Amino acid sequence: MVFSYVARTFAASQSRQSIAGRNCIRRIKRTFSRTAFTMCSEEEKPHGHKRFVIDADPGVDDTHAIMMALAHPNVEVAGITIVGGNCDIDQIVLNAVRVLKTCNRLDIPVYRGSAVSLLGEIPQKSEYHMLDGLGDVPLFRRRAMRIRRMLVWCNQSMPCKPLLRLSQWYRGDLTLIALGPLTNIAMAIRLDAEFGKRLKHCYIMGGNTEGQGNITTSAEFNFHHDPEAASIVLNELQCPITQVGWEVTLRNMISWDWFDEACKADTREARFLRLIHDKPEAFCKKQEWGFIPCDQTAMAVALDDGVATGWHSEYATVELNGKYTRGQMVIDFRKVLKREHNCRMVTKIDLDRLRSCMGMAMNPGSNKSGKRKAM
Ligand SMILES: [Ca+2]
Repeated sequence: MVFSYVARTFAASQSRQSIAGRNCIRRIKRTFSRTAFTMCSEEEKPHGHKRFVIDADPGVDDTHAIMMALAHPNVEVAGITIVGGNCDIDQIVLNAVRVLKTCNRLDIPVYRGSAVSLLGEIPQKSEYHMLDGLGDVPLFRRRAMRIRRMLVWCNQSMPCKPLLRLSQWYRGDLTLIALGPLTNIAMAIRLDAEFGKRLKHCYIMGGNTEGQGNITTSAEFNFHHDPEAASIVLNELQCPITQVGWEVTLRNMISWDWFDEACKADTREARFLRLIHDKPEAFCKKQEWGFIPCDQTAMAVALDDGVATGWHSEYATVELNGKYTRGQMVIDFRKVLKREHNCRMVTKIDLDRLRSCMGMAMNPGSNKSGKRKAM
């Protein structure tokens, strides 16, 4: 099964773009051998092993969150699906490949997902992430060409197909981490209503629980970009959902001094994170904002069960029509709607554990020596 997937990817890439055949075969062998390792070692999984698929719109905070997962010793990232959000889709697909290249993890497949929301809305660019979504750090020309050539590896089939396929391969053992608008996930549910039943858990960064917005007065960016998708996911995913909303990340702002210190580690990952945060840091300091770890908090909650120290479980949905409140999360605290609770909303965070998870991204070698030996 794995080989046929690799072969299909190879055939598709060959038809889309010419690339030196020898390099292609070398890359296939590497991809196949690593994937085969993963498939063969099912029974030897270490205690606490977690398998993630990350749906994201990288974004500097998505980037940091992805690097946290890659650095964690007990986490295997089965794939990254990309959704339009912080930037246009082609740019953020390139960003994802750039992150994997930095971490030397090009064995992880990147899938191009939906460019626009379910209603066809184009994402608004974020000032924080800058024009290219990664702090406008220019790529050296040769590296840019190499990364663009690697994009042939990014599957361009129907946006939600990779999510469905991964959920079938890893039935019951796949955790979905949603760090962008929920378009790809809603499409997967519409195509296959059983999709969520095959997932172990879904962690979402998005929405708000106290009515504070960051893109409008009342809505958080990911939910506001595609409220219909957010509504479908909350109401129909049929797996345990943990939500990390805008307000809890605001309450757990981190100082830029901590981030600057963590980035002094002598690793390629730390230098990359430092570079892509130069402009966002200047932008935040101008507004007198601290470091707001949005996607990082959701990822940390998924990585370490001890990060979330407070939560409440209620029925939650999304406002689709309000003049001022479209995209705002609606929570039935008083059980007026008499619906089963569908969402665990995180309200408190252990800041030390959050910082510890975030710091892993800058020091990946110190956390995963066991895994590297195994591979
Ligand atoms: Ca994001």
